[in-house]
Amino acid sequence: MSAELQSVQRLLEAVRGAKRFVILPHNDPDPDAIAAAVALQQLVYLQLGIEGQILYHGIIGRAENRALTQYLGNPLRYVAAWPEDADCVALVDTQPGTGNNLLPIGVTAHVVIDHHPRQELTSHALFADVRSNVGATSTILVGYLNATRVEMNPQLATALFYGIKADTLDLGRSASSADVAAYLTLLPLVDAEGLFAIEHAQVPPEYFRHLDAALNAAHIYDGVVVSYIGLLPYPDLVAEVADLLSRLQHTRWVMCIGEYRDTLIISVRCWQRAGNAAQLIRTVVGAQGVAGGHGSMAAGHISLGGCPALPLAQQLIQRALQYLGVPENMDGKPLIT
Ligand SMILES: [Mn+2]
Repeated sequence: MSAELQSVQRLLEAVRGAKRFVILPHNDPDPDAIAAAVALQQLVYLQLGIEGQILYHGIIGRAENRALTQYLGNPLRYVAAWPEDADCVALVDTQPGTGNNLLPIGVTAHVVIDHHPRQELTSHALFADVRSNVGATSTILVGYLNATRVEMNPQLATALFYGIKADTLDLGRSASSADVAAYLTLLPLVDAEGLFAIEHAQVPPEYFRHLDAALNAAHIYDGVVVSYIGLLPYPDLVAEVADLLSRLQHTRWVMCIGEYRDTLIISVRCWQRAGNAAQLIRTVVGAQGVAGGHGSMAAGHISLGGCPALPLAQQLIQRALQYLGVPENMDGKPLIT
């Protein structure tokens, strides 16, 4: 039996007999989390006949992510609080204790499938498959589906393909050979028109207003671009803007900050091979909030508790500039004059 198939067997053992099986992607789920959750739901249903329910917390705001869930027939249900009646829970694209999912501390996850750095609490799970060398959780699920010879419908294949594409920036960043292999097995199954519609989803006019504000707020300090966007329509916007700003010539680092529902949201991009975005954001956020990510991209948030966002955002920007060795007396150059 292949190692992959053994993993699936152990995974199914952890879910077998569940009365209320809940699949939990991270808050504000992204394409990788959404696709991996749907893949796990289908795998468990086909193998055990158990209907898992995918619950999410936060918001699916980015136009592409909304288009993806719509394309999949809206398989995710919003919950404001942890469902107490769940007797089996699977975390996907997240882990216990990361602060970016609803699982209460003290409740053990039965299943954990993720590609972020391993967390201590993950060792309590009945089944854990954490591969921090892999670029997307979707890649791990593709391995499971292939090992069990579960036939993928074009919707699921397209979602998983997009999940890998989005997390690895078209295989260009943090992609392993496993991601490339999964990408290639999915390619012939992909609904190209469906994928195009997701990736080019249309956006409301506010999107451009927020983009305008973000670009006008952007300042450059010797290859380090920072932007405080202010109030966000949805938390993912900081990541979108960070991606856009990282295309600016000679940019090494980008940090974007915004406010969403009494929370400061931070996104970091690093355009240097040796740079460590996760380390930067952990240093900047410290014990004030939650932060994590990879070498090239990272995110974090700090609860404001009613305090104004701007002074804290300025503090974080100062800390980041100091960490990156930008001289204290250097004035930022506005991106747009
Ligand atoms: Mn992911």
